[in-house]
Amino acid sequence: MADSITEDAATSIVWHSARNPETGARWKSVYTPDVLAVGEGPATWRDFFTQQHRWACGADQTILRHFRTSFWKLSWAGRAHYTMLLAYYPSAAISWVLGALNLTAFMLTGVGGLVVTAQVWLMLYVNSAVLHLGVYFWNRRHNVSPHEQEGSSGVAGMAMSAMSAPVYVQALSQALRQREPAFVVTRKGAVSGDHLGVFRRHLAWGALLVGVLVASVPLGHVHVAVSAWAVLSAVMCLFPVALLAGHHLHRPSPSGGRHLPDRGQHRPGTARHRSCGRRRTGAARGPPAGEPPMTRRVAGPLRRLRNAALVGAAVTGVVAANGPVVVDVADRLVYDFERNQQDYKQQYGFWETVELSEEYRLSAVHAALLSSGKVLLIAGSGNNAERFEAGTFRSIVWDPVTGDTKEVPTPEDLFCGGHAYLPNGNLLIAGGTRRYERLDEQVDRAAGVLSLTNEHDEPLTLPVGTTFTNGGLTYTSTEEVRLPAAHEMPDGSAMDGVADVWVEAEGTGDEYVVEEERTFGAPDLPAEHRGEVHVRGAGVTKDKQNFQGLDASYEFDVATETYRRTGRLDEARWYPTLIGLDGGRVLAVSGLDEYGRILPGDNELYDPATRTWTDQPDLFRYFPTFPALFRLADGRRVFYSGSNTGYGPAEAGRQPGIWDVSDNSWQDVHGLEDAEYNETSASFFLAPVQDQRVGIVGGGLVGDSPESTTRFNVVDLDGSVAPRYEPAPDYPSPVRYLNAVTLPDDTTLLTGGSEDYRGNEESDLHLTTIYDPETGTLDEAAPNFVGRNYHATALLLPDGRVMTMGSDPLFADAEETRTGTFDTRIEIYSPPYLFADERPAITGAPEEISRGSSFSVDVEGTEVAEARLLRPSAVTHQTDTEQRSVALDVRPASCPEGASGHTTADGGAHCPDGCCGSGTVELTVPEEEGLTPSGWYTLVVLDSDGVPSPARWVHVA
Ligand SMILES: [Cu+2]
Repeated sequence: MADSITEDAATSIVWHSARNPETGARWKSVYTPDVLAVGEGPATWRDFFTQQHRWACGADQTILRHFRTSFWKLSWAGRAHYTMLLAYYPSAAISWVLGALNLTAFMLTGVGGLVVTAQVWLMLYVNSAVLHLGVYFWNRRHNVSPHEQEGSSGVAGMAMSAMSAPVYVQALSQALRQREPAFVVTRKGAVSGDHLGVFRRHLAWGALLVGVLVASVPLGHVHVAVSAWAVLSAVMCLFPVALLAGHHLHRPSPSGGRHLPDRGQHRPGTARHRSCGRRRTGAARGPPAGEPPMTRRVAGPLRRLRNAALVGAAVTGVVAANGPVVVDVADRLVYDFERNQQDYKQQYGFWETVELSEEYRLSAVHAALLSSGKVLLIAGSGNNAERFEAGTFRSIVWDPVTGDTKEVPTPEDLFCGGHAYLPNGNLLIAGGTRRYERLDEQVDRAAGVLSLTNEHDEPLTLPVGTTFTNGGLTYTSTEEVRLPAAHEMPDGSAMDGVADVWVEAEGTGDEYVVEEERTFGAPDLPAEHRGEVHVRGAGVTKDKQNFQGLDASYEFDVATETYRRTGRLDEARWYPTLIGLDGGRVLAVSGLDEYGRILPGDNELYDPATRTWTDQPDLFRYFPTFPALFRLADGRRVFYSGSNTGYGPAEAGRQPGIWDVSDNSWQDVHGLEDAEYNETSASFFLAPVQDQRVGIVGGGLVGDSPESTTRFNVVDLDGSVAPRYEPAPDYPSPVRYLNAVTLPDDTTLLTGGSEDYRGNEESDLHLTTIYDPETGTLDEAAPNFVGRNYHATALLLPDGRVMTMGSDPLFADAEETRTGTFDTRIEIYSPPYLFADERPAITGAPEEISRGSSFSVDVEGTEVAEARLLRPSAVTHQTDTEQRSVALDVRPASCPEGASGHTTADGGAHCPDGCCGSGTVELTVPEEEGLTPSGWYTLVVLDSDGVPSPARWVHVA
């Protein structure tokens, strides 16, 4: 007999793991249905819990002490049997504790564990429950329980076992701490009274569960399933207490005891014979007097019907729970097989997901294809306030061919700047984030901007913490500010020095709010400035505080892969658009200033020669943030499609039009459908750019509206005096944040986006289409796997593939309970032309070409029908002022001058007889600087089927 408080279990293990020393055979135990003695079960909760506690302790102890050594000596069947048997108590305890831990963690902090879909959860749960019940009922076949009522299912017993979880937890904890519980013989019959103390463990757990359940409401971590789980657990804890209370109320008994319901009591997972065995007394045989002789139950027709129904229900449940998941998996396997077939790829293309190694993953808000063939991904702080506070600003350079990745030291927070290419191939990046927004609930005190005027002839620097007063209330500056001296203008007039300063109220009260223009006192001023510095303010409020812009400006040097400082912007800008003009100058438009106010129309120019920015008061024009601007063929006009992302009132600057930057004149462009849905829409030049047509697709209402549109309109800006938007085929789904990438074959790939604001309600679109401007049709392509909503970008790679990245959902689930995370996966699309049987290839081309002149290109493979120069993308927030495809004149070298058969840029004949051919072809770049601004391009040639070659980098001087 082993030393244990559940001597039967411990003994039987020792015994089953031993062998008969004489024969070497294992000992066997034999089941006999004869009742040798009858035992009584506990009749009060107190006794029941005492018994459960002892059994649990015994099982835990047995595992810790005997099982490890005995396990290997057992037969295979013995191992399985005892593992299942002994695992019950500790596993019930562990799952109870883990469950409570999970609930508490989520309801207090919102932290979730592994997330599976409801369907998968249901499948796992049903399978586990059916297995559990299956084993249970299978074992019950051997049940000998003369006191169990005929037909009892044992459900009451199971419920009571479940209610004992807090007892099992205590037992496991004691066993682990090697506390020796006293051997308490379970008292039988109603001999010990129940009182509230019996339920102390239950009450403690119940209090915890109810507590976190209540706390989850103000904390905002309410989830239907989690709450239901918590309620169920609390009910399990409190039900026996309630039963007792109810009993006291209605049937007071002198002993305070209460008979438990018949529960077919036995240890779960084991057949009753163990209990019988335990109570076997001496050599008594046969049933005690008055007991019916024990025989195996013979199933009657009703019982058989019931069993059949139970089995049927279980099978139905398993099929119903597993079916959809199995079908889903099968569907995916079939689709995966299908999409890997050559003919599928040739028709729809092919997607593959690329995961950067962990150290390089970043929130790619900005993406640009460099003339080295590598991709620059800029996150800056990546829309993460913690990273901003920590000064963690990131960029990487990734090689899409070799996969090599390099971290680029990023000097300032370039998150939400704008970018444009310079003629030398360097990327100019200007603007960024000076401070993150503060939402209403984060604003506890009035704050805003004060305007300072200096009439003194000396400048003045006011340190952080300078105080200003208004109506006896104090405000403090949060930044150092340099106030220039008053000075004389060339015409002799006096000009005061002016500067702005951000202040915060000393107290949190509403009395600090100043909405109308007021004069503020400045008690900290040095004596010589007193009376000569004036402070006024009108907008010190407790409103939400926008992101604040930065005046950063850098050239990203492609050769050294480093940021090179340039002169600062004249205005701080957050969400500006940069667009290249003639001579490599770059115009910066719109943005939020250093105090988060949208710029009223201050635009400025970058001169690549001096590397400085200059304010352009003559080009004063207002746009919402990130306006989509397209430089037109004449070089002086810029088309504003109406697309924009981010900020600005709904009623200002939303009208599409043509802006002449030579004289700041403006011409409205009308006809746009769903014109109030322009925010986060996509717009792009239809290829080739010579057509001067721009398309606009999708978009949402201003702000965080869930509404978006299927609208697809195209405007032809060439020739007409009053160009108008005309309808193109509707997009298959309402969409915002759609990514538009123009392919070398003149089609435009439209991919990703979401229907709702930032992918809310799981509205990411797994939908990719290809628009053909020649036929005006939208064709479905292979769907993208990764959802791409806010802060997503896409660009064309030199080899003809399309790279997509970024996505910044507000929430991680449809119920909007968990905060979303930035998607760092890259997904790459190979368009159908990459699966063509044959592709042309450029074997020789000059690196330097110029506008209006011809150059020769050696081509291998098939005949050349067309050629394109593709300007590499520099894209963020659906805004890309660079992307354009320029058609080149093609003349096969073998084709005599003046012959009818050469392909022209304006879509002339496709390679008529005799005039196409591999070998050497002569290509001509259009003359207009507005069509082909200086800089680096990828050059491709296409065969008569429209299959493009891999690209060659060429520089247009
Ligand atoms: Cu943004």
